[in-house]
Amino acid sequence: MTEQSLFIVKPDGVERKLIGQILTRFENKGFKLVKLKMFTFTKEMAEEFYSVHNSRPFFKELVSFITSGRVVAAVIEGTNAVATTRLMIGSTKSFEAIPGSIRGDFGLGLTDNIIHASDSKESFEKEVAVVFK
Ligand code: FUP
Repeated sequence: MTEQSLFIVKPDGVERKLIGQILTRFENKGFKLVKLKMFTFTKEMAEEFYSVHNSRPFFKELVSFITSGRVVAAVIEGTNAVATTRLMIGSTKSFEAIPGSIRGDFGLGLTDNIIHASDSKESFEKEVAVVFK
C-alpha cells in the first residue's frame, strides 16, 4: 500500500553531517522524496510536535534538544512507508538499535538519537501539519 511518512534528521544528525547519508538510505530503499525542509524548531512548534509526551519526565529535555539546532524534515512516499521507516530508523535507544538501522549504525544516544519518524498515520498527519504549515 502506497502511503506517506515523515522523518526528521535531528540537530545531532545535522551537526554530524549525516543528512546526505540518511536521505540516500531512503532513496536507495525506493522511497520518493515528496517534501524537504531545513529549519530550526521554535519552542512552540516543538511542544506541539511532541505534545503526546508532554507529561513525561523527559519532555523538557526533548524540547530543549530538538530546538538546539537546525533539522531537516522530509516527507517520503512508497509502499508501507510508516512501518518500513520505523524499521529503518531502529529502536529509540540508539545503543540498543540493531546494526543496519540508522540509529544502530550512527550513534549511541537516547535523546540525541539522530532521527525521528512518524509512528502512525495519525502522528504523520499531525507532524506534517506542524512542520509544513
Ligand atoms: P521514537 O518514536 O523511537 O523516537 O521514541 P519515543 O516516541 O518513545 O520517544 C520520543 C523521543 O523522546 C525519542 F526520540 C527520544 C526521547 N526520549 C528521551 O529523551 N528519554 C526517554 O526516556 C525516552 C525517550
